[in-house]
Amino acid sequence: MATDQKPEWSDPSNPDLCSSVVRKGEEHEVQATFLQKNTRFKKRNTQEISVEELYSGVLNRNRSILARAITLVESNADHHFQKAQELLQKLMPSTGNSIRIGITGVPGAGKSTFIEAFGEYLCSLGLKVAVLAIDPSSSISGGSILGDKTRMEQLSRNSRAFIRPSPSAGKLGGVHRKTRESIILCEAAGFDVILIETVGVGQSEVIIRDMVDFFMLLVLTGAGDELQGMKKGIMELADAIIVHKADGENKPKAEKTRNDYNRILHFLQPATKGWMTKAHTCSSLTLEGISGIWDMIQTFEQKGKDSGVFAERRKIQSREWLYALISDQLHYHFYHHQGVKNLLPKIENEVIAGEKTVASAVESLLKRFFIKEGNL
Ligand SMILES: Nc1nc2c(ncn2[C@@H]2O[C@H](COP(=O)(O)OP(=O)(O)OP(=O)(O)O)[C@@H](O)[C@H]2O)c(=O)[nH]1
Ligand SMILES: [Mg+2]
Repeated sequence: MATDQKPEWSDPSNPDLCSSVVRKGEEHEVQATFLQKNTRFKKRNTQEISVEELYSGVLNRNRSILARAITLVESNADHHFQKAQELLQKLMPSTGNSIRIGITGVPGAGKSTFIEAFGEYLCSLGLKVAVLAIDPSSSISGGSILGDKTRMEQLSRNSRAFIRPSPSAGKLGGVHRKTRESIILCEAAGFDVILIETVGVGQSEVIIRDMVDFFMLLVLTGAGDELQGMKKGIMELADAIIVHKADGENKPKAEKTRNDYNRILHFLQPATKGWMTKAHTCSSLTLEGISGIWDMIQTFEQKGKDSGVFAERRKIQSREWLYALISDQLHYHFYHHQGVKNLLPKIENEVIAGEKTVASAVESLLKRFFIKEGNL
């Protein structure tokens, strides 16, 4: 009988954190002979890779090592956390030189298709492009990981591009840290442009806005009154609104929608100081408008660098990252504290039954949290 094992990146001290298992294959003689004959099927390297190897591999833009480094920062295991931090610390001086672009929009807005067309265009200009996808819904829906991969097939074959499908945010947790650290790794690997795709479901836009230099919202054609219903908050996060799929019969409608957006944008607070957010049309099928979007982003970058707004935003983002990480870590340690885990169900029942006030329940839990686990 084959035994199931936890994957390489799971935490051996805390096996319940990871629900996946790696199923060991049945060891038939026939299969063994088949594998021996087929040299194409090499034994997978499951050996731990050293920080030094990861460091030089990332700097040399070795794509498979970059992928392993991202897997390391995505891991929840404590021993991987230390190793990832050591690697990031070493790579720090080689980071910060890319333009980070966030792309959001409702499911089906054409984000992946746009990234493929836009990414191909950037590669044709000689730029190196990394694509990261964040899918906050993947733990619920099973994710569009596979879809994204197949849709970006052409770009993934381009030697100037690197595509990383989304981690399962809900399962792995700490998506902020993992995405930011993945950006750092891609920058250290020398990618000039980092594109980050996220499905627009409300909160994810705010998270991404805090990680990128330029943020764009992909929308589809719609009547003016539909625009009124659109959340003002989301439009105020964007540095550009792209009315997508402006091709064929849809083109005149897209142009009208663009004008409608521009009228509304006129009254809104721009997302970036000194920059007027505007609506544009584009098609990822005909490629019309794609080069104009890159020209606009370059103007944005130049203006922001001249005025200092670009550097200022990155500083603010680093500070916000610090506080986000403090919250993440406190949250993690609190809920993983054995004493808290033991006490929480009882306290929860007492609160529900009205026997204990919420404030005193929290106080009891915090008192328990500050007792060292060894003393429990
Ligand atoms: N006509 C037209 N169709 C497009 C264009 N871009 C994408 N599509 C189509 O729109 C559909 C959705 O495209 P995707 O790129 O998968 O959309 P998405 O926003 O990444 O979707 P999710 O990842 O599921 O949120 C696909 O059937 C595409 O072929 C375009 O520029 N013009
Ligand atoms: Mg997509």
